[in-house]
Amino acid sequence: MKEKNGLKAEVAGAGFAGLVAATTLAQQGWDVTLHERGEEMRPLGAGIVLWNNSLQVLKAIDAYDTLLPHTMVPPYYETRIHNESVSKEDFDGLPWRTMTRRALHEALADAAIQSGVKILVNSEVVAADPAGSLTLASGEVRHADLIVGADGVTSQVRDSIGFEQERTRSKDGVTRLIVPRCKEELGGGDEWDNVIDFWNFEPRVLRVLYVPCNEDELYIALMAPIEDEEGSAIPVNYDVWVESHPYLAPVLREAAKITEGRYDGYQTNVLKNWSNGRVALVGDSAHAMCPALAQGAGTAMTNAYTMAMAVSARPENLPETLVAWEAEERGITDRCQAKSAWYAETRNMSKGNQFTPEVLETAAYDPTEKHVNHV
Ligand code: FAD
Ligand code: 5PR
Repeated sequence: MKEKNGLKAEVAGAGFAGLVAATTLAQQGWDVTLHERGEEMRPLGAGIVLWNNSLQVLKAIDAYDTLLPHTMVPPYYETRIHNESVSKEDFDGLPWRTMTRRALHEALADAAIQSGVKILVNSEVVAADPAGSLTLASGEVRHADLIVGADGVTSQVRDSIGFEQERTRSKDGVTRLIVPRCKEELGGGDEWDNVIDFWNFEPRVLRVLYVPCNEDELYIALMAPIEDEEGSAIPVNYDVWVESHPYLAPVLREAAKITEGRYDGYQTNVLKNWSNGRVALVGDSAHAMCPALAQGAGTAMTNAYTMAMAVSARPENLPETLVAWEAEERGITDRCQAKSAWYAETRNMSKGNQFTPEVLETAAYDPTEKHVNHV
């Protein structure tokens, strides 16, 4: 923790991006208030895969050690077509981990509290001003040196200012659920510790991404085209899914019991700029992406961290610092977003062996390297 630097930040949204931005700023000496519109800080369920880029951020902000016991490293990322294995990838030792979103959110919320971030729940942000202010639903206007829009894909901070953006929706979407591991019922065996990406194209496109998160919990993402009403139905239509993936019957039976699930279409948002004056956008508000490379949250946390480190190192002319930060960090996110959209469009992840060094560029990135002198 650095000494107070006399600077003030207001952060909108306590998702992964907002928690990382707020925690990093507070640790660098800022006076930080984090606004969450929900009644409490609680993530929507389901699991997540994190790679080196975000794992390094977690280490840098002291959230890694609390999270570690709630995560696992599956032996392989296996891909199957019609239950035939087409590849088993281990990324040559590149760090990656699976976990529930709940575990990640709790570790980040702990780090924010430990770092002295003031967290206000039931605090909805309705607008922001590039001159350095945030307006709450209550009518209160709060001024600060830095305003962070980490309020997700429907960002009010972004839309109240009118950032220029292009939005593309994909033809597929997923229902993401946490169910019991069911390892024994599935047949036991080490293969059930792998991430397994089960792609079926006949008689219809129904894919199950199987992601063990720890000893007890399994994350499954059930992908179906938006136009497939049965495949995208909530609760999960057991008969339709088990017909396609009979070897996953125990897991699908558990999935069908969950009534509060959600089916989300994929979308890609590309903004012309990530900042305007004293307002910086991080996470889905700036670059919502298709999930194919599992980097939505990873890039959100990475960019939240690099933004917070950049403004801490060069706070004097903050709007210019934000422009320089974007110029430096943006390319890698743009390329990841474009590749994720391409994989969603072509469904080419099904071919296996897709995690080439080029595709893993974002995953391998260490955003903390250039900042070691400041920490
Ligand atoms: P968000 O996670 O959307 O967080 C935004 C936060 O801001 C929320 O807490 C919200 O309540 C709050 N907020 C919104 N508007 C306001 C406002 N006006 N005022 C105050 N607060 C506000 N990726 C994976 O890799 N694996 C997954 O399993 C996975 N599951 C997902 C499930 C769902 C339902 C969704 C929507 C996305 C999922 N993603 C997943 C994608 C990934 O989680 C996102 O890319 C990542 O969460 C983006 O983080 P964020 O902090 O930018 O936005
Ligand atoms: N990877 C992950 C994921 O959750 C999804 C995809 C890939 C971790 C689906 O949400 O390609 O759709 C994908």
